[in-house]
Amino acid sequence: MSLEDDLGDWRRSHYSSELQGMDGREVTLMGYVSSIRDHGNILFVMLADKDGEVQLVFKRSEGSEPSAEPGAGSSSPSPSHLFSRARMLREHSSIAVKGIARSMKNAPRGVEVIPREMRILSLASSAPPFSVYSRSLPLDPRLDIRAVDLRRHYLRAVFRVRHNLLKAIRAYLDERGFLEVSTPKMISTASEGGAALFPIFYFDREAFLAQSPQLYKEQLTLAFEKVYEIAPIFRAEPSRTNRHLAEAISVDVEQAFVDYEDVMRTLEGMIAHVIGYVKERCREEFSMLGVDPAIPELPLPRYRYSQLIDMLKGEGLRIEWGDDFGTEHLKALGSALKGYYFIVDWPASMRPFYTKVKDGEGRDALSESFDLMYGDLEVSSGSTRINRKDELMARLKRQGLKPESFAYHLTVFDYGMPPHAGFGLGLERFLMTITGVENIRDATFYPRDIDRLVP
Ligand code: AMO
Repeated sequence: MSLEDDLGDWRRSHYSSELQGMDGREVTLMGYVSSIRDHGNILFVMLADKDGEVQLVFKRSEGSEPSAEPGAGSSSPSPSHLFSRARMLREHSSIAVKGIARSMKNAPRGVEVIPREMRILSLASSAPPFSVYSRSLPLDPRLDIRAVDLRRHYLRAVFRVRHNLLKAIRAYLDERGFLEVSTPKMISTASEGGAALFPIFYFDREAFLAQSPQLYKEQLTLAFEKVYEIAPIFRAEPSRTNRHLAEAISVDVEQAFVDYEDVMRTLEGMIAHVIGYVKERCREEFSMLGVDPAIPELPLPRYRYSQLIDMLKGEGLRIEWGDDFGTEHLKALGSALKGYYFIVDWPASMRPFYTKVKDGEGRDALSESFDLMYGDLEVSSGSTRINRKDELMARLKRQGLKPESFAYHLTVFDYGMPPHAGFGLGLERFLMTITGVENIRDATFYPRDIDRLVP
């Protein structure tokens, strides 16, 4: 006879979060076994559901298990039978219990449940190499069974914060009249010069996975003025760092009739709003994570690129105007500049072709562009865009790109492309800054990197 039962007609009556004030009432709970403490004649089983945990107390001498409907699995009226079945449980098994709620000061949320009947819905056949209560563990064994890893309380807190973060971002942008859009992820040409593309077969042609929605979000300002997209971006990043993924989620924002100063204000306002929102909504999660994110004071500090080059040179680091910040430079910036800050006015030669040139010419030209940093971590970048066709064509050529490949995009500029500006914010990196997660792989459900394509 199988040890396992069917769900049958049982349905949950309460989540673990809904048991306060239920003293003496019968409840039906469902979830998985997060821990077991065996004291001989008494067994404490922690049942975890999506909201938290509740303690089940099985006593050899207590409880009953009236007969179940046919096909619903094994059960017996005897208390000792219920107790002996409870002893078969292993951590992670999925179960359902009907029982009586009882106030208990020392139990989580002050309530425990004395089961009367139990259905073992899925008995775990192997024990994972980690406990759901552990915080930091080696990554690879966890990622191999990521769905189970995500049962860890630490990660569940991270992803509940992520959920609220997304809600707050959408609310902030919706309130300001931005339209949520979706753009193709299979594309014919690159939009971000520096980042490598993933080639794919597109019927009989070569195509690529989108590095960003850049050109489409710009085009959509023509009709909608204010747009945003929250979607994956694909970067063939050969690097193994704690901040790069091959597939990340980007919050892309684009607006007509504004410049980079305006969108920096939108971005910093969004950062402050979102942190305020999640702080309020995710108190339990932050206490589990052991962090208390601060709402940044606005406006955020703004440093010119050239100012930071001088600062780094002053510290004796080797870097020249026109170089990108390498690991050691970022480290130095991170120890000097805490929290969120902007780096503005990057050399035009360092930014993608669609970036508007601010002033200067040739190698010395500056662009109307910014990066939002958090210490040494780049969280977002953005700019005013070029909205004139001839200028865009000239910049494409200057960066060694073929205007013909962008014909589909350039043609839109014949129809009154408004001045526009925008930014892309890396969702996982933003989540790292709020939760204190140190490896970006733990800020996404199923990380993709150079070494990992499964699960
Ligand atoms: P950029 O290439 O700087 O700009 O990307 C914007 C933001 O996306 C995040 N990001 C990444 N996160 C994890 N892994 C990666 N490999 C990765 N690459 C980028 C970062 C980064 O700041 N089109 C422009 C944005 C714009 O100007 O609107 C763009 O893609 O947080």
